[in-house]
Amino acid sequence: MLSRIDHVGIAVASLAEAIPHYEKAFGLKVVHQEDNERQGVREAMLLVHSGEAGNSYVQLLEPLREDSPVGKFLAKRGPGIHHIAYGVADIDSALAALTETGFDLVNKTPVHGTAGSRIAFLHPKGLGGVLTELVEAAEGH
Ligand code: CMX
Ligand code: CO
Repeated sequence: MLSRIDHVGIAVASLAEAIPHYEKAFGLKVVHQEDNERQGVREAMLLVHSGEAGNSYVQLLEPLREDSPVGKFLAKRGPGIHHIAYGVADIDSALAALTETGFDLVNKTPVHGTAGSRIAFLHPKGLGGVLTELVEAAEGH
């Protein structure tokens, strides 16, 4: 079902402060930035690897509002790893299979993700405390 690690999502207080750390430490480059109002985040994608199965990124996440998943996470736990995202070729069939196995889905149907991708979250309670995202990337991403 899973084709790659698509990204690791990291909660930060400020993208302007976090991005230079990743650029300096690892030579990573921001290849995409966007605000996702529904998710309540301003995000920056830094490309780590391009492979046959698709791309892998670090996703830096700054909250747009305090009352958003990343805003609440920062207030409770402070900055750090927020979620892991796996790439899938077909998110509809992945979600259908997970529903059949009785998985606790945050999104029963895909929602809009980074750069036109289709995404869905699985609740951390069902996965040992790890918030998990599935990503069906848009063409060329
Ligand atoms: N990782 C692990 N556990 C988490 C978590 C995270 N990122 N976020 C919240 N939790 C845990 C909390 O610690 C808490 O646990 P306890 O009950 O043991 O204290 C529990 O989940 C509930 O936490 P909460 O702060 O009350 O948060 P909510 O129940 O309102 O929401 C969740 C939790 C997972 C449903 C919500 O964060 C969500 O819908 N996440 C998916 C969307 C998202 O994260 N969007 C931002 C990223 C967008 C992107 O990647 O594109
Ligand atoms: Co993500």
